[in-house]
Amino acid sequence: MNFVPPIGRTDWTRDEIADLFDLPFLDLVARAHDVHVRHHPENEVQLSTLLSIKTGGCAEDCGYCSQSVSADSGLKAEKLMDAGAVLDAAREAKAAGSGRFCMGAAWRSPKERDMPALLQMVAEVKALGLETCMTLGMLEGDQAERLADAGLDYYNHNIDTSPENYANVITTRTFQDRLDTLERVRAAGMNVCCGGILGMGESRADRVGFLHALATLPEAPQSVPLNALVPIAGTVLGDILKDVPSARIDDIEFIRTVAVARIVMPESMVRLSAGRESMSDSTQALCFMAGANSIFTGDRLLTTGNAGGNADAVLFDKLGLISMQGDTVRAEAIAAE
Ligand code: SAM
Ligand code: DTB
Ligand code: SF4
Repeated sequence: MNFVPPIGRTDWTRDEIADLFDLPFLDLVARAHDVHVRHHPENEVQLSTLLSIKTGGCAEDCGYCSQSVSADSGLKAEKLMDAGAVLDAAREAKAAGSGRFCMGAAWRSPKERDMPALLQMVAEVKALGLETCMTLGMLEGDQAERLADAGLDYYNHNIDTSPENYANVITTRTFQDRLDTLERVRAAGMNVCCGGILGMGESRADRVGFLHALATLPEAPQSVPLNALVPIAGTVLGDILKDVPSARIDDIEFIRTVAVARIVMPESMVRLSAGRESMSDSTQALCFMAGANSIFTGDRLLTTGNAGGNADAVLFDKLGLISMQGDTVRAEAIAAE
C-alpha cells in the first residue's frame, strides 16, 4: 500500500474523485484507512455534543429541515436560550465525556441584538475547556471576526450537496451565498466546518460534485460533517423519502463517500453526523475504518433523536475506540505545559 495523496492538495478534478468512488469497495476503504492513520491518531474518535440554542421558525426553505417555516413538522418556534442555560448544558456535555460543544440556531443569519449573548456563550463554553462550534446561518465579516475574538474554534456552514443539485434542495439562499460566508469565516481565522447531507435523492455524480466542491475550496475545511438524511414528516424531502424508501442512501455508498472524503481531505476531521441512529454497528465501524473520526453523542441532535451516550459507550468498547480530545483543546494544553 503506497498510495499517499499530497497534503493540502486543493486541485482535485471531478474525474479523479469519480475514479476513487469507482474503486472496488475493499480497496477504497483500505486506501482511506491508510490515509487516515498517516494523519490522525489511530482508534480515536472525537465525541461532540450538539445543542439547539434557538429552535424553529427559520425563514429559509431547506427541504430537509424541520425548523423551516415552510415545513409542516409541528415544531414550535422558540426564542434564543439564555447564556446560563447553554453553559449548564455544556457542563453536562463535558461531564459526559464530550470534547466539543456545537451550538445551532435556526436563523437565516444572526441579528445584531443577539450578538452579545452569542459572544458570551462562546467565551463561557470555551472557558470550560471545550472546543466550540456554532452554526447560525450566514455571517457578515464583522460578525465572524467578533465570534473568532470571543474564542469560537469552528463555524459550521454546509454546502449540503453538489452545486448542480443545490437549487433542488434550497431556494432562499444560493450556493454562492454559502461560499461567501465560508470565506468570511476563513478570513476571521476560524476553522471551517462544512459538509452536507447524503440520501436526498442525489446521484453519484452529485456526491462527486459535492466532495469536489469541498476539496477544492481555497483550503480544505478543517471539519467535514457527513449527514445521512433524517427523514422528517412534513418536510419536502422527508415526505418524498417516506413514499420512496429506496431513495434512502445505501450504507455501502455512504461508507464510500466517507472514504473518498478522507482521501481527498486527508487532514480534515470527518464527522459522522445525523442519521447515525438508523445505522448498524457494522456500518458505523466501517465508517470509522474509512476515516470518520468524530460523532455527535447524546440522545438528541437539534430536533431529532440520536444514538445516545450509552449506545456509543458500548460501541466504543466493542470496537476498542477511545474518545479524542479536540485538536484546538489539545494544542492549547500542550502550549500551557
Ligand atoms: N441554520 C443554520 C444553517 O443552516 O446554516 C444551522 C443549522 S442546520 C440544522 C445545520 C445542518 O444540519 C444543515 O446544513 C444540514 O446539513 C443538517 N441537517 C438539518 N436537517 C437535517 C436532516 N433532517 N437530516 C440530515 N441533516 C440535516
Ligand atoms: C451538521 O452538518 N449536522 C448537525 C450539525 N451540522 C449542526 C445537525 C444535524 C441536524 C439533524 C436534524 C435535526 O436534529 O434537526
Ligand atoms: Fe433554517 Fe438551517 Fe433549517 Fe435551513 S437548515 S431551514 S437555514 S435551520
